[in-house]
Amino acid sequence: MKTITINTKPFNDQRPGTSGLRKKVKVFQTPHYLENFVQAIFDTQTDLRGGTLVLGGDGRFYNREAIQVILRMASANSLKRVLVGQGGLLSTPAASCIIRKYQTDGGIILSASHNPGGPDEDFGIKFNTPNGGPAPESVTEAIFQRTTSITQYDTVESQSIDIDTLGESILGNTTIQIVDSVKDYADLMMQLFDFERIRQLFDSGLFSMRFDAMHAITGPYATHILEGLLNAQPGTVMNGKPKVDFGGGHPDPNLVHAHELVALTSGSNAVDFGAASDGDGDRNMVLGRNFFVTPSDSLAVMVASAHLIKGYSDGISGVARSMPTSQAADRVAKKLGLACYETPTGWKFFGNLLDDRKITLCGEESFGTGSNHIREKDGLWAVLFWLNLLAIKQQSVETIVKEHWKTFGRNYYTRYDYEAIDKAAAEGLMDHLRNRLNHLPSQELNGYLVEYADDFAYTDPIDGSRSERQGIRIGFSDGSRIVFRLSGTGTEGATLRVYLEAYEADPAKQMQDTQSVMNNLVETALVLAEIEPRTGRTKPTVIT
Ligand code: VG1
Ligand code: CO
Repeated sequence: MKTITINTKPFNDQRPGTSGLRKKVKVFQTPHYLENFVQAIFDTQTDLRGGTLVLGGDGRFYNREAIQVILRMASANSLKRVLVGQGGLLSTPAASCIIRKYQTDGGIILSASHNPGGPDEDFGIKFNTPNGGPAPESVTEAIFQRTTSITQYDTVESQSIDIDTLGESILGNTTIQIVDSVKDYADLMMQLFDFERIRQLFDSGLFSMRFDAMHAITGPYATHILEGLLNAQPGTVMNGKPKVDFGGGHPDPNLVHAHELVALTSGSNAVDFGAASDGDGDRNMVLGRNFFVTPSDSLAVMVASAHLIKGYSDGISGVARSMPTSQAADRVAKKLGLACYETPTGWKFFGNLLDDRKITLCGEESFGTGSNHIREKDGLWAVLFWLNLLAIKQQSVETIVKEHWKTFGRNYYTRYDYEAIDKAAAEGLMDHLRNRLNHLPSQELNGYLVEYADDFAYTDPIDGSRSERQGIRIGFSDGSRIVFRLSGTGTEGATLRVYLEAYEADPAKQMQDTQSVMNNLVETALVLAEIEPRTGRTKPTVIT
C-alpha cells in the first residue's frame, strides 16, 4: 500500500487544554485540521512507529469519520497494530484500561467529554501515554510545538475500514484489531468489587437504583455490568443508547443537566440510589434518596471506607485532590495518617503520583473520582464503589454521608460557572485579582479574615516539573476558601469558575442548606472579583 504525503500548513490554535484539544466540530472538519494534530502526535511520540495504539471515542458526531482518518494515518506512519473499540467506541476509562492491560504504546481518545455533541457542537482529541493516563504537559507541549511547524502528513488510500466487526484486518503493514469495548473494563471491575455482595443487594428486592447514561458512552458498560452481571432490574439504566448528539442534551452529570435522574431520586417514590456519567464516561454523580453527594464528599467517604472494599482492602497509600476540590479528603487523610496531595486541575497531574504509588485514590470537585486501577477518572467505577459500600453498610447514602460529617466535619461546597463570557474580560478579571494578591493577607473582607492569597503553582514531586498560574486561592481564618480559575475545556469565549467552600465541625450545624450557608461567602467572591461590572453577568450559568 502506497503512502501518500499531503502538504499542509500549521494552524495556530492546537494547544491542548485541561484535557486534550477541544474545538467545534466545524473546526475539526476544516481540511487538514485533525490530520495535522494526529501527525504531530505520531511525529513526537516516536515509540508508536512499529508500536501499538489504542483508539476509540465517546461516539459523538464525527467520531466514526475521525477514526477512519486516524487509521489511515496510523498505517502510513508504520504503526504495527491499532486496537479499536467496536464501532469506534471506548469510554475514557475503558481506553485507559486497555492501554495498560495490553501494554500498548499509548492511545488516542476522541471526546469532548461533558460538552454537547452534534454538527454544531464540540469534538475533541487527546493522547494518552503508555501508563494509560492523559499526556503530561511536557508531552502535550511537544505535540503543540510540532503543530506550529508542520508542513506535511502521511496517509494511505483505502476504502472505509470496517470498525464494527470484532476481529483483525490488515491495512498496509498495520493490523487493525476491533476489540469488545466493554469486556476488559468489566473484567477489571470484577477484580475490584464484590459483585456477589452487590448482586445480593439487587436480588433482595429492597433496593432500587437508576443510572443515567445521558445517551453517552457509558450506556453499554452500565447495561452490561449493572443489569447483566449484577442483576439490577431491566430499565435501571436510562438513556442507555449512545447517540451522536447525546439526544440533544448536555452530557454533564450534575443537578442541572441530569434533572431527569434527579427527579427520580426525589419525593416519596424516590429510588434509593441514583447515578449518572458524562459524555466519555469518566465523570460520575452520586445521589441518594433526596440527597446529593458532592464529588468532594464522595472522595472523602471513599478514602474513609476504602479498607472495606475488596480491591483496596490492603490499605491505601495516600490521596490526592485537585486544588479547587474541597478539603474534605484532607481531613480524612489527616485522621488516618495518610499522605495528601493538592494538584492542579486535570487528571494528568495524578499520573506520576499514582505510578509512583504515592497515592491510591484521587478526585476532583468536577464529578471525577478514581484510583490506581487505571490512569483516568472513572465514572462507573465510582458508582460500583458506592454500590459495594451500600451493600456492606446496609445504610442509606444519606446516613453514610451524615455519619461521615459527624466524624470529620462537613465542608459545605458550591461552584459557580460563568460560561461563554468575553475572553478579554475574563482575563482582565483574573489579572485584577492577581494584582491584588499581595495586599489581601490579613485584610478583612465582608467579615472574613484573609489568611493567605496566592496563584496556585505546583511542582510535581516525582519529575520536578512546574505548573504555574493554576488558579487563585484565597483562604480565610475560619477554614473557608474561595478559588477563581478559567476553564481549559471550553470552546467558546472563556468560562470563569468560582469555587467556594466553608468548613463546619459542629454536627448541630451540619444539616443546613448549602446555598444559604454559602451566601455571604458568595457575595464576598462576587464583589472581590468584580464579576458583574467586568462580565456583565448578574447570575452564573450553572451552580453546582
Ligand atoms: C474541567 C474540570 C476538570 C476536569 C476537566 C476534564 O476542566 O474542571 O476538573 O479534569 O474538565 O474533565 P476545566 O479546565 O474546564 O475546569 V472531562 O470529564 O471534561 O475530560
Ligand atoms: Co469526561
